[in-house]
Amino acid sequence: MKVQILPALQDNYMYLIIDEASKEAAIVDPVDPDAVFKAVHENQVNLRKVLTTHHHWDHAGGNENLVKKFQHLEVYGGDDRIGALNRKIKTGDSFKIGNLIVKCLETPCHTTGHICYYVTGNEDTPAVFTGDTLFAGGCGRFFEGTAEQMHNALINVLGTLPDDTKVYCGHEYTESNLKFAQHVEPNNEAIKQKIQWARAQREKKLPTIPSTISEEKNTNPFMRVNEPSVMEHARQNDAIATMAAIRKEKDGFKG
Ligand code: GBP
Ligand code: ZN
Repeated sequence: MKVQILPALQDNYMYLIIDEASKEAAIVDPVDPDAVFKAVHENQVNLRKVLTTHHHWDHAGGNENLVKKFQHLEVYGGDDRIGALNRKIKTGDSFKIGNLIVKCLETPCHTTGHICYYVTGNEDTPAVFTGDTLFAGGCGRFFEGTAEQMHNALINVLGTLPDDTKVYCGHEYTESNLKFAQHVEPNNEAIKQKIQWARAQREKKLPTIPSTISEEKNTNPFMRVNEPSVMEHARQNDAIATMAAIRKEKDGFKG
């Protein structure tokens, strides 16, 4: 499996997923159809599928124009508000990109119909495309859901994927997320080191993506709501109340 990272707008990412054996490809959140068109031709692949994480315009806003450029595209998603949707999916559904297997995971909270896509291939390290549910070092705002739902998404769904799963998220927010993470856990060494690394990447204009599930378990306060250090910071004694408290704090946090 090859994943090409395509930056879009201010800080969004689109991802071109390629099964190298069959040259079949899918695109995640193609908000900028022209850039997708260019990447598809440069890679000489057959674009067959669109994987939409959620209906927000900076993720789904390119779908209608993309289906005009490429015929017979299958457009996947979990929300009727997604443009050009023709494959409505739910948890447990799966489909293929050539030889790769894509498993759909419902993670409602940022939006009600949010889907993460878990992709595996024969000899490959697995990958998960997390949209605005899980970011490197953070999570999406709770626009249409609750702390209990985000806890379920991060701890029970994404948190039970293999530790080495590569995490491809919807935005480049890593530096600002890790500033908040450090505020929550000032003594966390993994956060300190990742801040240095993220800063160096961004100075070189390189992405901080992909992360991995294990890196997130070590640095992301929203995946660490069961850790005593995070609970103490939030002055709570259960994981869901901790999730609610740190999300509320981050909503008003100025680096
Ligand atoms: C930052 O730079 O770290 N504070 C952010 C940027 C996702 S985009 C602004 C922001 O709030 N971004 C959203 C988010 O969830 N951030 C996580 C956080 O702040 O911790 N969006 O574009 C956002 O989802 C959108 C589009 C929102 C349509 C609502 C509608 Br309707
Ligand atoms: Zn969003």
